[in-house]
Amino acid sequence: MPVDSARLDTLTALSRKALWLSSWTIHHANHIRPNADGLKVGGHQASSASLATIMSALYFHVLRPEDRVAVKPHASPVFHAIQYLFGRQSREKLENFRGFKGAQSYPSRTKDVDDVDFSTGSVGLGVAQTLFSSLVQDYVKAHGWMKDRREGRMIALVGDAEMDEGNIFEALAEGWKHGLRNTWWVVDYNRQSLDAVVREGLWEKFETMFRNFGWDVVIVKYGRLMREAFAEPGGEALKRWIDNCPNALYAALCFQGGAAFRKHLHDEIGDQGPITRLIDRRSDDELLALMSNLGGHDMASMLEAFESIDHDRPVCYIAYTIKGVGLPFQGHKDNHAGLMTVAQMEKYRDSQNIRPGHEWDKYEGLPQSAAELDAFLARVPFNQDGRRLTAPVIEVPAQLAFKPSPQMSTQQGFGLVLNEIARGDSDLARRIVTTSPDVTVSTNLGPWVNRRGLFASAEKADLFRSEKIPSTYNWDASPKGQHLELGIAEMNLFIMLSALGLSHQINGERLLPVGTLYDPFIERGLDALNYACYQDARFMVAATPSGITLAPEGGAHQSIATPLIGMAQDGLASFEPAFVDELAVIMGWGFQHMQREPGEGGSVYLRLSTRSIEQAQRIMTPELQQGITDGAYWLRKPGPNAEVVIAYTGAVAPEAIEATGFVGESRRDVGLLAITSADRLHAGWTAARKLRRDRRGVQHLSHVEKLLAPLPRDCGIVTVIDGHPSALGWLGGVRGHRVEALGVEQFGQTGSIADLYRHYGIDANAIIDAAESLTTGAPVLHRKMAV
Ligand SMILES: Cc1ncc(C[n+]2csc(CCOP(=O)(O)OP(=O)(O)O)c2C)c(N)n1
Ligand SMILES: [Mg+2]
Repeated sequence: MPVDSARLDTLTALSRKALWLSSWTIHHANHIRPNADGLKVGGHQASSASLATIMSALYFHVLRPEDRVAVKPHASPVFHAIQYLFGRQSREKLENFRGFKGAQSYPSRTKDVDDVDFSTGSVGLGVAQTLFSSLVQDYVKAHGWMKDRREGRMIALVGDAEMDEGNIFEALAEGWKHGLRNTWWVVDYNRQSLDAVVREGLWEKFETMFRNFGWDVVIVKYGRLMREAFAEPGGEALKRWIDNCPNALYAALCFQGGAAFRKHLHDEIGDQGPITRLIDRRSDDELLALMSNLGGHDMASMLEAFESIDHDRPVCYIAYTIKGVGLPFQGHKDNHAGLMTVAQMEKYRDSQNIRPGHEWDKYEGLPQSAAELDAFLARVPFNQDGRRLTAPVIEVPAQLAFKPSPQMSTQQGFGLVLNEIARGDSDLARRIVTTSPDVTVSTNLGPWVNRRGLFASAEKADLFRSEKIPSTYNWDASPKGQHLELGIAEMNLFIMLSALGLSHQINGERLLPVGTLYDPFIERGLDALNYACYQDARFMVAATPSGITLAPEGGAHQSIATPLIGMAQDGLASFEPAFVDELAVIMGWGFQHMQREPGEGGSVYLRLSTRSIEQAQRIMTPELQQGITDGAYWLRKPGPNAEVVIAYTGAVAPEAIEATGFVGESRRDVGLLAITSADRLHAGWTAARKLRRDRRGVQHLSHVEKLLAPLPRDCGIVTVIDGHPSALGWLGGVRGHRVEALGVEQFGQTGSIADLYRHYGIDANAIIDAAESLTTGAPVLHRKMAV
């Protein structure tokens, strides 16, 4: 739809207003309501200015309600300003920008009240999130769940230096493999990063790269003023000069102003008649306006660029901009955290015809009437209700089944539970979607994929199958498949899980994503995992093998820190079961937890093992089930005079059980505590203490406090985990018991499990030694002495 000049004027006026409001928000936080610590609030005025026109073009005109946007973190102030104009952000929150419960420094889905589609902050992640979100939309559509909803475009506003983040390139390759559509990345090509001016000619590299991956590339370099000047006599010489001007010099001249541009142009071009006249016809201010009229600051050029796209292939826009455009520090290489002085701000306010005291008035100083602007904003397609969708809860059976064997590993059990779900035709089976970065087979997702198939937008038979070559796995792909196979990049796994795990809000269709990877590589994708949790995406991640228990697999793959990551990661409930019946309970609980309301539910991390151990033969009672999901239960209840108890997590269960037997022969009332989730146990303890502090008189005890309450004061606790010992060492703090915390603090040796457990001190003998050190009495008979 061509834009008439009145509409163009209104859009331009609104973009000026958005820039003003973003600047005023930051100024207010620094000069009018300075923070109590006396620290400058910063606020990225320059970054915001860079995108003010582009974002106004998008939000006030181009976007449709079904579109979703990841806004470059440092454009948060201008984003909030646009939302304020829409009536979706309050003045109070803007006045409290970056303050407690105020508008957030970086747009946040969970912490901001305005219409944030994707949180951003850690650069690069929001960009990739749009790509995966588009693949998820394709998945939802292929499964017949789009109903009459229109496909949205997934749009990222990208800083040019943000493009340095490797995860963007990883995502780009993955998108290509999956036939990416409906994705726009708009690069704010201001040629400045935080520290410096970026390298020359980067745009050419971007252009080639994006085209290589099948993207359309639209370069928006010149604004309308420039294009008109290029048509004047001498215009071509001007264009040549602009094209050849190094980034740093262009930025410096933008900072210095019209007179500096004039001097440089004269010095470099000399007296050449038409070009000299073209320059001299303009005042300094007009010359600066011309030279800073890059495409990204010109409403008409941006609208034209956006509206020129008539296909659903991915598009990369490279929009030339000036960091801090229109503000006194425009183009200055140090402007990333630049703030305006009070005098500069007054001057800027006067230039916008804003009266003192009317800085927050939405339409102050604009040529259009308030009624006109109200009507305009009310009709903006994007500014409609119902952009954040919801989806009903998928029923999860009270008990997830699996085919038992006397000896099993938790990794095997994970495959068995999913296989059992896959055999049926429940809603749960239909809504689970699995994904893995090239470790589908080795993490035991194979049986699930065999039954539910690989996802692809077009049917593709597994060649080995069609050629009748025997293979354990059926890799037929179709639009009905339920497994998304990814390349090895773990960042992609977590961003994919993040996108899948927001489907209920983005697509109004709930998915229950399950991802798998090797436990140590959680650290490879950790920022993306953190990002996914911060957005409140809901997923289950099974990490296996783990710890040093993966033994002969290789020392390099051993993980030590992941139990602590599991405990410390907000929004992630972490479990490390020892037995498969526990795992089945946890997975059932997990699928429910993933669907609970914001603030109540979250994602789930299962730290699993390839170690096959003898399974507990028992009836799963509701009480046991509760203990497992709360984080612990007594595998052997301690007697009233317990001298020592052993508390273990995960794959070291056989060592703990064995040691308990030996210790029990010469120490009284020994107990064995099975800890399925140090995370839930600790969180419950913290919550109970807080409740008691907040509401004096409340007697609420947490699960771990109740478990440890019967232990005599001088009873010792030996904790053991194949991971960092501090994951369980805190148990002593609960009721003041002495603790010997066993675990792993170094890694890297290969060997058998027995070799490594002995070497790192988590075998039965080490447990027995620790128990002895906490007690008095005759030496305990050791296993090594017994054999
Ligand atoms: C992962 C990560 N590393 C570092 C930062 C700190 N940081 C914030 S902005 C920035 C540079 C941004 O430059 P660019 O993307 O070009 O944005 P501009 O401000 O120029 O628009 C850096 C390094 C961050 N936010 N995230
Ligand atoms: Mg930049």
